[in-house]
Amino acid sequence: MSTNAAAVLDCGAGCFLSLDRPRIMGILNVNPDSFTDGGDFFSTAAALERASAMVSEGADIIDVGGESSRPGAEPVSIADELARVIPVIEGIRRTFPGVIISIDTCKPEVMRAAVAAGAQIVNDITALRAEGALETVAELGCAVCLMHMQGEPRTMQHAPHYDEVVAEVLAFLEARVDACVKVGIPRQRLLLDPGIGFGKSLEHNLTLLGRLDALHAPGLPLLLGASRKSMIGALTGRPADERLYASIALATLGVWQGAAVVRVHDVRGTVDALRVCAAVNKARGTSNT
Ligand code: YH5
Repeated sequence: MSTNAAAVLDCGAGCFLSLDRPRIMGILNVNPDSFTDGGDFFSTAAALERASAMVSEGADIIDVGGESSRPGAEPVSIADELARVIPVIEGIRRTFPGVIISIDTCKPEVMRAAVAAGAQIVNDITALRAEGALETVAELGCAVCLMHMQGEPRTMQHAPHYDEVVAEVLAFLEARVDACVKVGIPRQRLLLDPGIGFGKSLEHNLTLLGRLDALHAPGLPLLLGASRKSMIGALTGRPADERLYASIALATLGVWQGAAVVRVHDVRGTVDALRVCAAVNKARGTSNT
């Protein structure tokens, strides 16, 4: 576990997330596939119950997402996305004042409303490439996760191609960091993410997961999201709801290579894995024998 990442993430409004230990981002999908029809009372209550469980299990960040970014997914309107995510963010903020909330969106209007409702991190799988997104985050003063994706969700898995996947992902992320700095988003507010499964073959994902050290070059904290993803299905032959153990293995391998935040569905098991991982790493760093 290398430690060249920034020690804190500036989330704006005087909120700082210390990255002296690996942090867990729990995934909270609020879309019709997850909790009946998004936006009604039942789905909001069910989402809040799920958030509550993740917080009690040790999640540091709750990642609220109302647009499905799975391969092949159809786009969601601004109104539908707002109706799904805003009541959930308000509810989490009210119930758990100390938890960090991220909003998984690429739409500036949703970023704005989510931060007003209490979110502190924008988690954008398009790395603020939508019209007005860079300026919106600069103005909001929140943190942002910049993720690499080749292509767009609907078609990204058709024929992903790279000459040098690690170098190309790194170059993309560095360019997005430059774009952020240029509009006034300081580096202390940035997280970088290689985007496992986003326009990548199994081999591309494996190459990136084995070379996370290379992605430390910009000197910014890394976020890794591999939980339950198709690459695990390809490697284990298991359906999405049976990918817990392999997901924990990948979170551990990520943290061992210096990832600052892991984005996961299963918080409890990941907390335990990262606890032992951090203890061994600490012993390694302090041993004088
Ligand atoms: C990510 O990596 N991923 S949404 C397909 C699956 C399972 C899970 C069953 N948002 C990331 O979680 N944000 C998503 O197959 C993300 N990094 C960041 N920063 C996709 C997802 C998933 C897709």
